[in-house]
Amino acid sequence: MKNINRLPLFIVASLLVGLKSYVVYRFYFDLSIETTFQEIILITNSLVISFFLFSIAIWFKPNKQKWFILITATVISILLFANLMYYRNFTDFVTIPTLFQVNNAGDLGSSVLSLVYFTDILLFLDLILLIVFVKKSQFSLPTFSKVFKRRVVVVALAGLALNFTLAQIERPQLFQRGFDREYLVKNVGLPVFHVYDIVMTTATQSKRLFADGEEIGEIDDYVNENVRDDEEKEGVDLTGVAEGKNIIYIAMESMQEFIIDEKVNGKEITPFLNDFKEESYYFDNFYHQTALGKTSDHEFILDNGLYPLPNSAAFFTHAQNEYNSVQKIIKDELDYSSYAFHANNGSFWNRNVMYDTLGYEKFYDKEFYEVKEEDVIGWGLNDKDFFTQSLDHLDELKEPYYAKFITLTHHFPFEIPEEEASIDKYDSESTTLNQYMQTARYTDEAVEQFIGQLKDEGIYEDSIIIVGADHYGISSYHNKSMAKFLGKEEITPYDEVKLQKVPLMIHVPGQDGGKTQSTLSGQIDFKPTLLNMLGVNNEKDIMFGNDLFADDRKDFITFRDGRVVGEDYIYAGGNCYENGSGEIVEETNCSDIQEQSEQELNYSDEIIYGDLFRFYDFENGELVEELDDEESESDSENE
Ligand code: GP9
Ligand code: MN
Repeated sequence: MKNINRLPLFIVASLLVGLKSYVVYRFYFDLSIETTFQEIILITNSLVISFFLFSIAIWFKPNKQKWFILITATVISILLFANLMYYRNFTDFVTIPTLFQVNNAGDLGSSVLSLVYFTDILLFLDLILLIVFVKKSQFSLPTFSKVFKRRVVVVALAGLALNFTLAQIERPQLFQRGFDREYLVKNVGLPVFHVYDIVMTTATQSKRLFADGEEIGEIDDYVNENVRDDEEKEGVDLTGVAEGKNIIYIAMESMQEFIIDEKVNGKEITPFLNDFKEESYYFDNFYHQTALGKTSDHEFILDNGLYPLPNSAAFFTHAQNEYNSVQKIIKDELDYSSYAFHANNGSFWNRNVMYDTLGYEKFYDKEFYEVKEEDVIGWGLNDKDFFTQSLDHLDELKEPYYAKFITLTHHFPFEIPEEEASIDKYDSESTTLNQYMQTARYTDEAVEQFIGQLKDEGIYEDSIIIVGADHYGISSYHNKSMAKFLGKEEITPYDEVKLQKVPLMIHVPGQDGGKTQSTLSGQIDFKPTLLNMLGVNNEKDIMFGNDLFADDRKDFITFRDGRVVGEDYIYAGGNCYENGSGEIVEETNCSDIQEQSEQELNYSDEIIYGDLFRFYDFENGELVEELDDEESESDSENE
């Protein structure tokens, strides 16, 4: 200890700032640290990021070293402090796009003093100590040898690699998916989070810069020729039935179609859904089309009629775009207000930002729910309490409304306390599949309860109720057990595609009996269907789906991973299958649907990457006259 002052100052700074960062993350922010592993990751990232940053000092001359160290420590302190202020107000972290949102900064400005606590002084303690050390020359500022420098670089990089590996284990694809800013911060720390944000924002913005709107003409032609349907309906015509009515959409987490009407040990898995489909329009050939952005991708597709992105969650990376969402259209055309209910962090999937962009009036996130520990199942508040508590807010909504409810209990890993489970687990090698049945049943009961509550409140009879689901819950990893459940020898790529079906049920007031529609369809068709039910004539819109009841529909459903389902053929796993028999056929049979699907995905990506809708006038189906970016941006801010 006697020679402690021989320690180079950059090491002292790394330790001080690293420890400070950990204390701030752990005790100042309200990050949920649930396991020892998460705790280890938090400590690791605090220390290694700090070491990495301060180790840069060794490349400076002794006198400059101290300035580098002091400036770095100051920047980190300010970064932490600014984020803390922001967090206390918005339960979120600062991002480049939010810095440019006048509203947010304004909100913060007025209340900034109330966000500062006396204990915040600790956030600057390390800096004060460092200044004292420098003044009194207490720690050494040597010129380092080449060997030492090399070692430091190796240690710093190894530290970063360790951190990223641990984070990757805790959250696979963390950087691609983003998930929640909280996940990023607790896994890789604030400095890396900010670098990540800057890189992502710059990448997004540069793609956007090169677009000038000219691309939209070709896309519009394509949509006109291949997508837009005529007015003819196939049997059922629901045009305008929803006009003036409230619309309630329930998104069931991870609910797949394959369990509908199935049993475990003689008991129905989803008795309510099995009955509800008998009094609704039930789509039993309806596919989810989500990618990396999972639940948020499903929301993205439903609201916009665009495809999700191939390498990121559009909710995260393209939340500043201009969209022609259902929510905006029905606000403008019919004065509908839209709301979202979901008892998770508001920032998960960046919903707190994206919902604004899409035109939701209000987001009832976790903050609006009382989440007692005993009411938590899996990811958060159980679905039954979620619905009951949501009900309390329904009379706050401005009618007519579109209200979306997203459930959570039936989420991977599908764990539920035994006393809450009404049916047995399935019996197979896959614990996941076995448990899946029980949580599916739980959500089924929760939805039943909610529909009952809506009936009691007199809302049901006069509303359009849509019950759907976001995406698969059982991955191909469980194929062997899945084959057992389905009574098949094996699950082929053909079967796997078919397993991507999710239930969709639409109930219309006064509906006389149900009707099963086996139209080949997918989430991309949701927007046009809903708009048609509302009687909105949006023939100039650019989207890639068709009304589910239209006569003349596109004949394929495309997935982000190259798979395509056509009426006659299915392309999957590098083979072309005959739809129906599942036999492998000549690959050329799939060429048409493959080509068209690739074309569509490209167009959809082009729209999103280029933020092309800012150039398009949906009223007249023309490019907006003046392509003055700044002007149109300030217009939208003033709205
Ligand atoms: C999180 C919930 C689940 O809010 O929607 O997300 P997922 O992991 O399914 O995308
Ligand atoms: Mn989901």
